[in-house]
Amino acid sequence: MKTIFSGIQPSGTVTLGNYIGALKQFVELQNEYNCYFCIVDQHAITVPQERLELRKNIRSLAALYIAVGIDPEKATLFIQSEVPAHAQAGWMLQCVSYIGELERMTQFKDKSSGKEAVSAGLLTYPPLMAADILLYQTDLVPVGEDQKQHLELTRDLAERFNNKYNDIFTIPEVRIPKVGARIMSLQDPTKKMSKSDPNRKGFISILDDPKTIEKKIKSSVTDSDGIVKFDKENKPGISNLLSIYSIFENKPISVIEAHYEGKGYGDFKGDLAAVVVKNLSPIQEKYHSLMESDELDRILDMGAEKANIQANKMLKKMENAMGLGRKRR
Ligand code: ATP
Ligand code: LTN
Repeated sequence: MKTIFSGIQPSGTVTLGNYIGALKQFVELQNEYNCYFCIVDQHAITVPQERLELRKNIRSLAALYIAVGIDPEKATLFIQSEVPAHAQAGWMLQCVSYIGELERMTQFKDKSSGKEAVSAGLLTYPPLMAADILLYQTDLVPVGEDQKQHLELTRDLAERFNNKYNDIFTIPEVRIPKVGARIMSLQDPTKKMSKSDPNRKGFISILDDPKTIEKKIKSSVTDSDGIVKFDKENKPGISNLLSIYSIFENKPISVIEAHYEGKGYGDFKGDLAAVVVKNLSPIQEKYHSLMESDELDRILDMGAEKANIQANKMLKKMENAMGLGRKRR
């Protein structure tokens, strides 16, 4: 069975973008692959986090993984900081990375631009992500479009390590969904929807209540020509909403366009809000019951135990390949 690894940062509440671009794929793939799904808290601290808020977000993300349909009996669900091999392997891979290639990462440029105090961790984030992936002999990494560049770097680092030290890493492939790989902000449809956007109106959180969802969709930025038609270039706002509709209702965009011919954005937005609410409400119900149970801790303990065993094996191979410490078998 082939292996999948993917991670989400507990840097806020999961958005519709994270759900469509990442989580939804995870659920579809868990039956065919040996899956590791990670709550990457060490990635989240590359930008300032409030400690209690971070704790809350970690737990909430764990519950959301389960609520969307990840089966902890099939997939391994764990918290990155509870598997120390990630940080250890991340350090080794930092030493294989070049500053120049890290500075070229768009996520680094986006998150550091205009900021005075930029953490060194923000720059060295991709080798930690590479460690996450490479520790598990991962074949496939399902992510949204924004992570493509980090995946290319991961492959480069793995190849570099294999050539320079010892051929120990599997070179992972990226898997990006055909539709919904880049859900855009509701307030600025040229920017991706992001859970850490300070403007809360830009994203729909998977836990938003029906009224909030309706308000956010109704006040989303569109154009003024009033025609429900997919045209990413000229009508990015409405095209984004059409993609969301199409994914949730499992209908081709052309069918939705035909249905709204002659109708205005008001009707379309109202119906879309109902569609989103309908799809999110079972997830929300499951989430709330999980947050009140102890089941979550049991699942995370079990996940960390499994992940530690696997990751430590690879870590030893890496240390041996690089000549760290004393030789062990
Ligand atoms: P942050 O705002 O803290 O950077 P984020 O919302 O961008 O967070 P991540 O935790 O970095 O989310 O990403 C988790 C997964 O969700 C990744 O696979 C990423 O590619 C995917 N993803 C993030 N935003 C979107 C989006 N707007 N559309 C589709 N997929 C997305
Ligand atoms: N960098 C990713 C989160 C992430 C990840 C990973 C995704 C960290 N480690 C490993 C896939 C595999 C992000 O910012 N979305």
